[in-house]
Amino acid sequence: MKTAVIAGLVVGVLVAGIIFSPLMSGTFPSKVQAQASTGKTKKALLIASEKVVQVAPDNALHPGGIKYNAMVFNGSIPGPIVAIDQGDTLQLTLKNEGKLVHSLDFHAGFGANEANSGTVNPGQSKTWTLHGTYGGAFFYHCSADALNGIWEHISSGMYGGIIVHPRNEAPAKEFYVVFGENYNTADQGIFKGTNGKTGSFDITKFLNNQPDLILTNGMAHKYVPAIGNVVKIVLNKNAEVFKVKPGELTRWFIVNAGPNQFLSFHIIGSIITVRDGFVVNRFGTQDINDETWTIPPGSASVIESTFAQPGLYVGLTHALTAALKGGAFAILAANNSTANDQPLHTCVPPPGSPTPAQLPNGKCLPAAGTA
Ligand SMILES: [Cu+2]
Repeated sequence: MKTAVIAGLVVGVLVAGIIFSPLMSGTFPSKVQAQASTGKTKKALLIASEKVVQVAPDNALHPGGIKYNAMVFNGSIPGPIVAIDQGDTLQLTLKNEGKLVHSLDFHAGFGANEANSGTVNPGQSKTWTLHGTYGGAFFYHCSADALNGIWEHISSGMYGGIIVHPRNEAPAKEFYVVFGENYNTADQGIFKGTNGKTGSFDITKFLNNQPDLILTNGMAHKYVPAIGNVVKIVLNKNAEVFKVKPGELTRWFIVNAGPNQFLSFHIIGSIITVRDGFVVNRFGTQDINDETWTIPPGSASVIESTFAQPGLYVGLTHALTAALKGGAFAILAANNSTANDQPLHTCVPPPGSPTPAQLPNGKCLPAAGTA
């Protein structure tokens, strides 16, 4: 039943809505300081560099697979999830091991000095602090050289998500999924591929709002083995899928890196409840038992869902051009699913975790008395 479902993969539109934090600095600092001392101080290290990343598997849509000259945090697209508890203080260090100027803007920080690292030159590093005042999921990204080139650095993979676990969060199995666009000079289009070439950022495609691929956690079709029942198309023979237990509460931190297109998030076979949407009201529920939710570029949403029956489900952008370009992931509901069987690098450090990051092996420490 769910096989037919997958046929509807498709498009999206995610645009560049970079929330430039100085614009937001007027009303928040007093609250930040008032609540900052209640939690723990945690440290996270992000290392900026450039590297070639495979952004599409070898399949009929992209013969030979697609490689890209990416810009990355900690060696991957996206950068690692960073998770703290509300009230915690986060000490961030950005180390630039690349050849280009890089920087960071954390949307969970309020105040120019809380949100932004400022320019970090090759070979240098910078440490600064933000306070987890408001619960929710937030975007982070490179701002290049004081916004000069930000479009290329985000399009090239320098982004991720930060979670501030709210104090009243219910226990759930949690996942980290980041959608992002890829504009590739070498990609000749669907069914054509790159003839073995590795592409770079294509500013013409970017300006025309024509991404070649929509990545989920750094690769198109990363978590979609195949579509089609009568006529089957193998999309990724190495695909991992997300696993859940029927009936258990799951929580999805869905990040839309954009930089240009809106995300029309839907789970085929389930309904969703959205736990945030506005910075100052992230404890609340913005949307209950809905079918599809818009996530703007440069933003993240906390989506909760349960999967009523065993079987196959699909999380995707219901803008079908974007889904066809890779913006979808398969979810298998099965009774033998466990608490720690998330695909690598998709678990979320739980509330009370001593570290805000995943372990080097892509797994997370178990919840410390999470309730
Ligand atoms: Cu950068």
